[in-house]
Amino acid sequence: MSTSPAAVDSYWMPFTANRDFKQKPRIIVEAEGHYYHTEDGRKLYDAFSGLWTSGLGHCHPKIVEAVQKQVATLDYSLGFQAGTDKVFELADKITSLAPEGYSKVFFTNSGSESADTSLKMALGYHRARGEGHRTRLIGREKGYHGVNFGGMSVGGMTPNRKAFGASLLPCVDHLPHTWNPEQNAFSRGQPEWGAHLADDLERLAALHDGGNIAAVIVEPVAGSAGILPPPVGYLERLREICDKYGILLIFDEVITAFGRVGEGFAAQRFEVMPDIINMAKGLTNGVIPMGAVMVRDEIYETFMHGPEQAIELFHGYTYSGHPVAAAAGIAALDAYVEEDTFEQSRALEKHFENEIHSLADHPLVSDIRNFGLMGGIDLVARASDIGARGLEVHKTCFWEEDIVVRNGGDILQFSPFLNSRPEDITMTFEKVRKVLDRIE
Ligand code: PXG
Repeated sequence: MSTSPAAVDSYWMPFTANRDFKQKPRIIVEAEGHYYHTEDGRKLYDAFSGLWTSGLGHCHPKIVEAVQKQVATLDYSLGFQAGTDKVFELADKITSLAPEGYSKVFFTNSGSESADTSLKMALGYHRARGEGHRTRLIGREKGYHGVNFGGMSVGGMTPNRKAFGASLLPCVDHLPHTWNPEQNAFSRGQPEWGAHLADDLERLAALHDGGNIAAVIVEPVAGSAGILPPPVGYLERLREICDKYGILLIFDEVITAFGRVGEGFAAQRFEVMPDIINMAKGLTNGVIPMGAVMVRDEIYETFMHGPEQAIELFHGYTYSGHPVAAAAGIAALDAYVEEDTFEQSRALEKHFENEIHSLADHPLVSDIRNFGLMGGIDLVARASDIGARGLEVHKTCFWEEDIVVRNGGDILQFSPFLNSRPEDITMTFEKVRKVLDRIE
């Protein structure tokens, strides 16, 4: 059976070429472990583990059971001035995976909400310390922090800025991105070149006065831009400059947290401790939408002043700490620990690196980058049709090779399962090569 174009007409799809999709809909109806099932009865290997979300595999039995039980026990409860048992337990589990010094977690429903929450926390923190003049926020070119106005403002994705630039937050600057194919093309892991790009923060501090800057937000490894690992020494340098001027450093770990780079958090992998860590995706293994923002103790304590009956942070979502999401989060975090998932992920890195770089000789490939279990392949764009080649690879993989490969324009992105079988990683890149060989 195949869904007809008419049957998909009512849905305005997110981040999708709607008209192209609706001519021949790609519909997934079931998932199991490392595979999706399509409505026409095929089994597709998922080379993107959901959307960076599902590192443990789909329909993990313990998460499924926890969700089923929770939804029948406590489906929803108000989370303002009252709390549900599960969400406190989840907050504890998150901090137990974190480095020392992060003891408080605020819940959101997505990475975009985590971005805006973290920016508001940074502004509120400075205000509470009597430095309300620190209003400037610094993001980075090619950064992605979701689609809400705060996250878009500090983000550096050109299409977002092209469409909505006139209405973004004022008082925002951007550091330069770290991708320079003349210096660091085909780098394996962290490129050697580029740490000096963090010094641009010194320039912005000189321009605005460092005392007016509230926070810098970066992805430790830029994901959506096509996987840009931080140059060696870059994050350390950012931390140093932030310390020098009293600027908060926010790591957006929506992709990198929970094993994607072989640790609970990228902060641990790079041994650079930010003040605020944003997360989502792997928090529930993608099963129920949930995000979170974790802060260093001092940030929380700074808010805890004034009359005790007063709300300290005027912020929250109806579904902050939703009990069913919290149950999924607890089960996912338990599974990460019980199954040694972060160690498994770390053990697969080298194999993944070798396999993705095996495509370096292909004439349609112009660059390849990887870190942890994150990888990007830049395709040479068709002169008059930017993004078309990438989409064609995705579609050909889906229909003809039974594999889901994600494309962001002409960049192919790979997010293998944290518990992948090595031979499936090999198979992924063999199939991508086959497809590249037969498309124009
Ligand atoms: N921050 C980061 C670092 C992200 O990667 C968000 C925030 C926003 O999360 P929500 O849950 O609001 O979507 C993200 C999301 C891709 C891709 O192809 C990545 C994301 C979203 C869509 C596509 O790499 N990441």
